[in-house]
Amino acid sequence: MQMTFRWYGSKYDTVTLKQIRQIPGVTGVISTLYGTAPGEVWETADILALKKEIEDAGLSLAGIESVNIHDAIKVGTPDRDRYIDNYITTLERLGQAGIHMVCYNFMPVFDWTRTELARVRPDGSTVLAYTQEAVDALNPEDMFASISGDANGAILPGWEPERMAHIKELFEMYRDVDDEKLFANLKYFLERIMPVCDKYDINMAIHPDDPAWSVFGLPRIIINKENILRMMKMVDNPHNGVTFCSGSYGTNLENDLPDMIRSLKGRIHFAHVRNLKFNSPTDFEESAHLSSDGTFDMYEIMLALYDIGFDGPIRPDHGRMIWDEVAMPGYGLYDRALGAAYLNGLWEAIDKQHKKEEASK
Ligand code: CS2
Ligand code: MN
Repeated sequence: MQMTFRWYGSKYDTVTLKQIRQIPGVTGVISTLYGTAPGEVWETADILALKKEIEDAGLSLAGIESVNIHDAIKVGTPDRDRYIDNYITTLERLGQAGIHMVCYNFMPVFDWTRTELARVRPDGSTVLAYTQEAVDALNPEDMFASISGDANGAILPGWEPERMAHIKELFEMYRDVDDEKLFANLKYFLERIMPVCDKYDINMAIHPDDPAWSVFGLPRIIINKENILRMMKMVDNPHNGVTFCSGSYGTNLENDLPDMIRSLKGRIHFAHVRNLKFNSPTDFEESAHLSSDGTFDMYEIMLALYDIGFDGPIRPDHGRMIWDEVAMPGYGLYDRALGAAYLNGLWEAIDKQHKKEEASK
């Protein structure tokens, strides 16, 4: 595996490449052209400039998170082919620039949904949190208004004000889209992009829906083992793979994370590893990465990745806000750096143990 760190670009991120370079064991950056809108073709010059900036800082551009999918593709409107053509052109340009991993998601309307962006924990840190009660009590517009005030001035991915201004139309677009239709639209999209992925060896890594169930009545399909295996089978190409995000699949306590990882051998192209602490099955918060701070056994998650021979980029995911840092919620420097160091520590221990066992055989 390659330990990486998500970075939104010098125009948008409070974290610098120099800081990332100083996190022990982090050698790669996962980035995006954050200023582009879903459906737009990415300019080669912008891709190369991003890559150069990262390489000049002594790091590698290990993949893109995300090239977002236009709602026309997810809904399957008559103009979807135009947007898929644009997507293919972007992939082609990324491939030509030597980028081989692209993360995306297929969530209708929103990216991840949290009901609080700064819940205060007993140690004074703040974290992103979710309660089903709050979602049930709010409509999406109210929720956007209530959380945007806590975003520390940042634009949250998937919650861009321009999109939220059209939220009613967006919901209207999805009126007739159920899970089956969404699956069919995903299949159509994947079948069209696979040739360019084959040509440039681009691993597509779908990010799970977060939380892993329907919110506000919208369909959600990338939520559990059964659905993800269905997706792997429906377009059975190794370039059709997943981002294994423990914090997103883990929102549903019925998901057995190490078992899911093992069942996806060869198809996990990117890993997001973080912990959650459940206060009840419908109330969770994004704790520190350490097993003892949350609900998941992080050792077992890393062991499963090790056992399947995972060799792609991995990154700590959302972190707490600590040490008075002011940053995009979930994406500060300090707690994610602690997360990276911790995950590297687990990996080193697993690797050494494994080699010792092999040597003594
Ligand atoms: C999130 C998402 O869990 C996560 O990593 O922050 O915004 C994620 O980047 C997208 O869903 C991937 O397309
Ligand atoms: Mn994630």
